[in-house]
Amino acid sequence: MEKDKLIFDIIEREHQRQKKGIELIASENFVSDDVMRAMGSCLTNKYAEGYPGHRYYGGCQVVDEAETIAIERLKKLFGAEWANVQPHSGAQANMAVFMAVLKPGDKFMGLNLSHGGHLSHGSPVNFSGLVFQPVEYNVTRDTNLIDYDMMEEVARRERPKLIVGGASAYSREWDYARIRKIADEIGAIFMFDMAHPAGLIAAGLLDNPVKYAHIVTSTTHKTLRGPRGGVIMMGKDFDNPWGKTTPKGVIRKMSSLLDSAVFPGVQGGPLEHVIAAKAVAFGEALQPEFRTYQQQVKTNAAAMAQAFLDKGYQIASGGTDNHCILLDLRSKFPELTGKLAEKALVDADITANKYMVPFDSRSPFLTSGIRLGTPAITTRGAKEPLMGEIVEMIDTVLHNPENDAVIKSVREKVNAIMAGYPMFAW
Ligand code: DSN
Repeated sequence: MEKDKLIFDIIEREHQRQKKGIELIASENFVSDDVMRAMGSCLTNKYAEGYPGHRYYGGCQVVDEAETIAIERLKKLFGAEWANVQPHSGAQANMAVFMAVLKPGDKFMGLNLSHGGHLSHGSPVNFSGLVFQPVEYNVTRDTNLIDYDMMEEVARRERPKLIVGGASAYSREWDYARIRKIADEIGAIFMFDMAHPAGLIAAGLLDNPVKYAHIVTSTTHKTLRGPRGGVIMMGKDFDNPWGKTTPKGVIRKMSSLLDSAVFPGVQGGPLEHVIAAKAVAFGEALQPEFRTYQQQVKTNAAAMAQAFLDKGYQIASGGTDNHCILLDLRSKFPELTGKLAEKALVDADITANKYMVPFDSRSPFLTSGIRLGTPAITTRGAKEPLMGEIVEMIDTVLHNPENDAVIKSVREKVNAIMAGYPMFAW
């Protein structure tokens, strides 16, 4: 029996919240029992500053094995030549890359945060915008697709040393070859942050940026379904993805810069319990069932997007190629903010988050959009028919965001449905 009743009661309440509700936050997922067990293991007790075989502490011979397995499984999963599994988060993986390839004040280019980009790709309140000099590219107003012409034009004019691809709310495939061509033309490094679609990429359902980018970063807890954390990888050909063989020395030099940037650059002791859990998750992702799961994530997102379109909703970019849908509320509910929509949905035990849509006139605290994703609900076992039911319930809530009786009846329906979709063994 746990001694700290206060905290363990909170954990149990959160467990119940997760079990009862429909989880649609695009960046969340439910890990397997084995991943959970590895995270809650005695490996949390071990200090292991350094890397396998080269640590600053004794007694690391056992955790060295787990970290080496995590690295090898990750490389196999994405066809990478080199990997670092120590970043505590995606933002810290990105910070380490910035540290390795830029000097303070250097210019880099990333996707505009309000067009689906990420804080660590140049926001003025983040290290990336505080220490370095960001320039940005957008999505286009008419298609909401990445504006590669703008990217090229800004790259030629501003000559950033680093081009960052990747997003937190972008539902379409990326043109990696075009970004690499732009980077090669101006002699920039191309880094791609695949945190959101990493699981779909691992399953071969989307193109793999490791083939094109100099450096790829990711989180491990979104579509990839591992513990909360980050990773960095490099592909086989650092110089040129179209055939020129990179001398091994070039990869070795950059990998040693990246290793040093993670530790001691931005982190101290690695979280060896989380690294073991990453190894477990990568092992799961190498199994054939993982591809079936990811295919269902994608199929569910497409079914959900179509059901919204059939009801006259507007979706940024008109649909989805991945796990993510960005609902633009402006045409159907001009007065409804993302903030109120999020609150009403949460009250109905449907969890999603408010999000800025491209060219939004509202602030990030209000927004005109709602971001939805299917990784977590698919882990619970949901298939296409449930997507239609979920869209019906969301539509009911969005038409009645302040009607407590309607919200209560949707919540009861949500709870009854989710009782049929088990989550953890414990
Ligand atoms: N905060 C994450 C997301 O929700 O997409 C990105 O780091």
